[in-house]
Amino acid sequence: MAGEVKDILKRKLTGKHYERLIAIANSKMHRFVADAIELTDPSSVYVCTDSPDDVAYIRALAIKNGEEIPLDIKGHTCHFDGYHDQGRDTFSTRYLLPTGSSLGESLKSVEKQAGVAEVRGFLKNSMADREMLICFWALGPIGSDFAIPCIQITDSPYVAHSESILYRPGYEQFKKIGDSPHFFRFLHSEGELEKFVSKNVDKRRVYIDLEEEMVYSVNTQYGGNTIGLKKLALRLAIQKASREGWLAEHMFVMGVHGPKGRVTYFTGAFPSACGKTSTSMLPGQTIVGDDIAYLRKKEGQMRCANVEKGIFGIIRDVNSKDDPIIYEALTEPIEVIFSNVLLVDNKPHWLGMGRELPKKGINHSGQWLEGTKDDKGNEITASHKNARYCLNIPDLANCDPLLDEPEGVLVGGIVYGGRDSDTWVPVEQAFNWNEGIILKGAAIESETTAATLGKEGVRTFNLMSNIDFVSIPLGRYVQINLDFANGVKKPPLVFSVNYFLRGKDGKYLNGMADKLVWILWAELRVNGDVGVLKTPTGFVPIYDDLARLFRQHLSRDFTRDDYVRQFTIRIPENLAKLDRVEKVYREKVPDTPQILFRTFDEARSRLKAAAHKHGDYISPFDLAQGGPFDLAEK
Ligand code: OXD
Ligand code: MN
Repeated sequence: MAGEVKDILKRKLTGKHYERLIAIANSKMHRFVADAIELTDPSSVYVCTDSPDDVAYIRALAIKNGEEIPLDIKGHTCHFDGYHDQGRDTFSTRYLLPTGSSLGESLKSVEKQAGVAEVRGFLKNSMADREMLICFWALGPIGSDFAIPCIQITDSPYVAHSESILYRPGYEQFKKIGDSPHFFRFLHSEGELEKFVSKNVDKRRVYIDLEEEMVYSVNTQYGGNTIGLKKLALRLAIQKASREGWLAEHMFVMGVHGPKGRVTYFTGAFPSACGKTSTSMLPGQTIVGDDIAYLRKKEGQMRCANVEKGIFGIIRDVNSKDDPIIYEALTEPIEVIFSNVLLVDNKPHWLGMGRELPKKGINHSGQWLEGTKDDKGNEITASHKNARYCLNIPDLANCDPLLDEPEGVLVGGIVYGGRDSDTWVPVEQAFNWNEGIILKGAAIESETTAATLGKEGVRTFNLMSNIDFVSIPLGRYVQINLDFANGVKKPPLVFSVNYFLRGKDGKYLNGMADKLVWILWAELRVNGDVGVLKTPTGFVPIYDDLARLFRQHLSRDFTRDDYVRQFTIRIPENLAKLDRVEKVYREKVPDTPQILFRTFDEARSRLKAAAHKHGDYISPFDLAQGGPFDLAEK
């Protein structure tokens, strides 16, 4: 270790912690820690190992410093973020890029030298009255090709506590990498606090240095901005994956349980707050992960692993009827961190929990009374729409046995979806891989939600549901996805789903439980058990198969009218969507692969030809008459 680095570490780290740090013989890591100490000037430094005692220390510290409040049920705590710090800050999250380089106009950046100086200015002495926590975690199953070692430095025990739930321990793993420079680094400080929350949110910055594989985050506590291994690491991983030939995606991973004990694994990409968690927790199925997956090719197979081992889920409309498994987990004595819910007598309450909410309590705005308005005149909801819970997947009864499998799971199907009120049918299979990537994944549009700061309900283009995190030029990202099936013996089938379709009266056409049928149908398709109906947009289910699945799994009739309302092909809406999305590619994505435009043109021609024959709104029964049933596709 260089003399200067050693001196800094020796000065700040007391015996045990110094020993723990140097037990990892990694000079780049030592330099990173020494620099962070010099910059933030903590009053003390705590180096965490993988031991349960260290996790217990972090948890106790979060309670002691007021960042978490213990709740009635054993293992439960509650954290509040500041009123203006309740979602991912997509404006102040930027790539640090050297002068003259660009990732395309869709990816926000800041000139590197100026950006580093700015964020380091905000971090200067930010830990002067606090303990610095140094934590080591792994992204992906330990000991696997998927795994990436990470170091997180933070002054927030809430952040470290959340990571202990969400990620696999990494201290012992880090020892094994020797002096390798290949690991991700995260430096976070909450900045100045007022009533336990970050005070200077106007100086909130999340700056990502792709070359250095490192992220700075300051003046914020909200998990999406601070938990380095979550969305900040995803950006680093997308760049790394693009160099190394694998994929890092905003995807759930689940085991879908078909007939006779068969399990087929699916991944699914939907934008934040559009049903990834509730899909991966569907009754009767098993969860591998709900948010971020790495996909790799191994011996001609496409395999994937959950990067995490916990869930940082949205707690809204989680009730015993719509999300029974999550609801049950949240009322059991397992380890859970709630954030930004309503607290009354140390009990959490949230929007849509299936009971009347109390009229007063403590929430993200402080003491709250029903009807209170904020400084912009908006009514403050009892709990925030982006309130969260954080728990360990192995604590769930539906945890998939392959969660930690080093080889990952075989991907049978991929599902893309978004918040779309008027275009896509509830479930549909793409004609092939390329059509799936282009007309499903690369064509996602979704209405914005409370998971990001800013206006809700605005229809926006969201490439593969990953637009907020893509860190390479968008056209290249599409091409990499297209190429990913090369050399795969049996590429996964690609599907779209739409849980948010509405009728003419504006009412949702589906209940929350219906998604179980769409996913089970897709599982039958992957295994060649059901036929399909060919439409201009893709393959849709045959009525009788859905009617049977609804009866069998939801004990409900699915009528022919339901089928027609939900599976009518809406030609004008589909054409308008293609035009809107194509405009984005033409205007903002100069490196768009030409195949995307060709595939859009083909889709347009199919839609127009069908409209010519059947009109603008085509009932699937009209297409069924005289074929072409694609039973041969089985
Ligand atoms: C998340 C998000 O927290 O995407 O998963 O915002
Ligand atoms: Mn997410």
